[in-house]
Amino acid sequence: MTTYSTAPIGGQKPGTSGLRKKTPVFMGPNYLENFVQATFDAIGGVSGKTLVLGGDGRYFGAEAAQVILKMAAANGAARVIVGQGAWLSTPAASNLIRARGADGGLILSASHNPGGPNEDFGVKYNMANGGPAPEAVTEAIYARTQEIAEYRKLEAPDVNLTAIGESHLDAMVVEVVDPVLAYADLMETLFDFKALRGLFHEGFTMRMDAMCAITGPYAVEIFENRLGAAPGTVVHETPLPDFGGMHPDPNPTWAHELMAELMGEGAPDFGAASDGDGDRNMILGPGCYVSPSDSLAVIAANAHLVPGYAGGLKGVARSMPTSAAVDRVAEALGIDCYETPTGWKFFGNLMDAGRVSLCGEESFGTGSDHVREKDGLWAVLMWLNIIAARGQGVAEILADHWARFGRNYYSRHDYEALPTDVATAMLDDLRDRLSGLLGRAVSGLVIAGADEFTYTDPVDGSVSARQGFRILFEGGSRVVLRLSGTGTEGATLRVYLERYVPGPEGLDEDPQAALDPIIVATEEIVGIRARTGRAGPDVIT
Ligand code: VG1
Ligand code: CO
Repeated sequence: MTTYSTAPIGGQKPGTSGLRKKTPVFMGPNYLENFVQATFDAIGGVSGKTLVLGGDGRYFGAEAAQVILKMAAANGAARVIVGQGAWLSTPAASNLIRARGADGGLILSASHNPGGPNEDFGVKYNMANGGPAPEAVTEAIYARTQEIAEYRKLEAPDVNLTAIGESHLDAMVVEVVDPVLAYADLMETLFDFKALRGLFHEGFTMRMDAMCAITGPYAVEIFENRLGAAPGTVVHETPLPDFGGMHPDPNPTWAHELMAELMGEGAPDFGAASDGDGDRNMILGPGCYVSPSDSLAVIAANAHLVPGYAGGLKGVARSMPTSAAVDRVAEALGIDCYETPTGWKFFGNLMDAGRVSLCGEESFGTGSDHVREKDGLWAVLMWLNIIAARGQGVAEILADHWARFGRNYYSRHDYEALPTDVATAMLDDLRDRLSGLLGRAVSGLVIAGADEFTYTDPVDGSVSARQGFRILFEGGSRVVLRLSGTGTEGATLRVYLERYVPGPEGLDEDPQAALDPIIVATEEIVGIRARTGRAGPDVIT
């Protein structure tokens, strides 16, 4: 028997990046099966198709991979390419889809969310271009979950995913591949590995914190084996189902061990961390933290020093809440800069159309058109290659950048797990008051604009409304507010703060101090603390 009857399960709506739920929810009867069958149905079936499958090694990933393989076989797929042990980082999965000409892929991850029996799990569908399914497809998947009546799944023993090679599930070929090889080879085509080997040979030191997540094997292969960084450069390098209890989000709060090392005595020359599925990155120098928005701008300004980008950038794109630091670089370079909603799925069309080569988000995401996902280790290699080419450290490069372009002071304040009704009512109320805000003076700042961001994709004309509130102040400062689309508990409010200082004075302030007037004005306008009863944000990045 291969056809099983089922009934719709509520709430299977993909968010910013796939469907994410508490692991026990995903392990519930028919939960995974319904979503996977709905995905297959929404893309016109998988008969005769080739898919890529893998994930970040979190709890339930290996079991979920077996279910998906049996469902793909029962749905007539021709071949599934699986990372050994069901492992693939998100950028490596994107690369495999493209390199192998696959029709699409499924990534098993809840990214930067913790993993384990009581933490988070997720499934995301990527298209033939290697990028996350666009909104039209995720909406079709959701619609299908609401009417599903049956799913197909082969009754068969589990496939051995530990050994590289081919086997069969009924007529379908299961091809188990080394999860690291093709990705590491791709990196060699983009970066000056000879110069990087020279850098490490001369004694350059680095600490890479893989946070017990999927980038460990990739980072060991690239930095230690291929580039000659000292053994032990990569720490927490073994992927664990619960990430060793770590919260695999590369920011100063959750990567605190790495922060302490880089901010302390005897710090290495360079520090980096990545998230659960390997698409995020944090960049540090000795005593120096690079904000993700600045990282994007520095990479854009220096990309021509890196072999893969020596011909220049076609254009750049950033998510709306990301700071405008990269806009200034684009202007100086005479290239286009696009502003998209939050989430990597909005960059795919721009890259496919050849309009941009570099994209980034304030949430520790940077990447280029070498794949269609953000790419943590790629960003680390970008920085290393720029350091090698310029012969300067992280702090010098950053200071030089601000001196040239001015500084966009930036910070994000997150209020996590708010009661959904409280958060929604607060933003609904803000929406009602938006037009009346114009021209008002709040804590000494005059409101020069207030709207809710709507994006029209310049390539296919699709429209995405309600993508975040923007309040602009005279002088170029702003605050952006939106609700997270990746959480699994209540609502998370994200408050994005930005203030531009042209320099040469005032480039070395503490960001929280530099942004304080905007923080005060935001409280007066929105009343976050008053309405939620919270004393302050849970996470500041
Ligand atoms: C967050 C970030 C967003 C990012 C998304 C997926 O979304 O803000 O910039 O693209 O996570 O990242 P949200 O809706 O929670 O703000 V990952 O590394 O979780 O795939
Ligand atoms: Co991620």
